[in-house]
Amino acid sequence: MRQRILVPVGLLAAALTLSACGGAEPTATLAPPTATPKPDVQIVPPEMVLVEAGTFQMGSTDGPDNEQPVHTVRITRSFYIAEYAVTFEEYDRFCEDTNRSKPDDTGRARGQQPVIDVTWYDAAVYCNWLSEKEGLTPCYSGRGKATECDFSANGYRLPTEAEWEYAARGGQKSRGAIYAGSNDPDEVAWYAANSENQIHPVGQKAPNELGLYDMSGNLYEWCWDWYGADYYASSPTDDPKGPPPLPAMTPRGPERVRRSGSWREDAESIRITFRSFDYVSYVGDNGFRVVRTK
Ligand SMILES: [Ca+2]
Repeated sequence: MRQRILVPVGLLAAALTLSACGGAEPTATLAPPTATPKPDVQIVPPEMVLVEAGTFQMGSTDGPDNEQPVHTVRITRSFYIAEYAVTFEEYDRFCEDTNRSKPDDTGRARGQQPVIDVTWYDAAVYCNWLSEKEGLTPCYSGRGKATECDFSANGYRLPTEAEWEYAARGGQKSRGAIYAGSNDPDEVAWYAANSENQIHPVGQKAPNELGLYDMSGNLYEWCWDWYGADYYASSPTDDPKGPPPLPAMTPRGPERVRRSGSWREDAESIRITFRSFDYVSYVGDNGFRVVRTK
């Protein structure tokens, strides 16, 4: 299965040329040529913001049991997180560069729409590809359930569930809102009550305290962690990374965490603290945003 193979894509990428894009990308959005041009597709580095290390109270007493107990989490290393979820424009470039088939947009649109219908493995491979494109050290190795993440590497990766919630809360700039940036979901989120049953281009609602868009609603976002409904009861304080893979709750499990809720969900499910999961090869309302350890 292509989704399960995590291999360096640099050699494959180098075999492709810019013309593999079909010339559809405006040159103004492409990275400038390097001193030693490579014959491969150029990328536009994602816009990212710094999330300063710090401590917060993770979870909520106002939600389902899996959000409890509220517990202290310390993020010991500052990290960068993308302002926007990965878009179709970005993901299609990856597909063109690596000869992967592009995910179906089911007639919506591509461009600045957030990419969805990608598996957890797709997201991990994308992160490694983007790292290699920028000359960074890829974080992911191994394959399948044995996929490992080197959190000390300087490359792109998925956020941990704790990093995601900390960033959604606004990090050290948090004003303590229910949704990412506001107590009014309509200000910051596309969800069932206002989406007209459609996903929307990234960045159209107000950002949160850190300048992050769509952290509540629009699309679910894959996180690194295996899902554990009771994990908060045993979570370490420092940099929790989730439990080991647990017995599957679905025939296709085990499951990884996804966060944020989507355009289909009610206000309850787009709260910052709301937890959700899917089996790793699931394609659906799940996209992702990238982070990098500082
Ligand atoms: Ca989202």
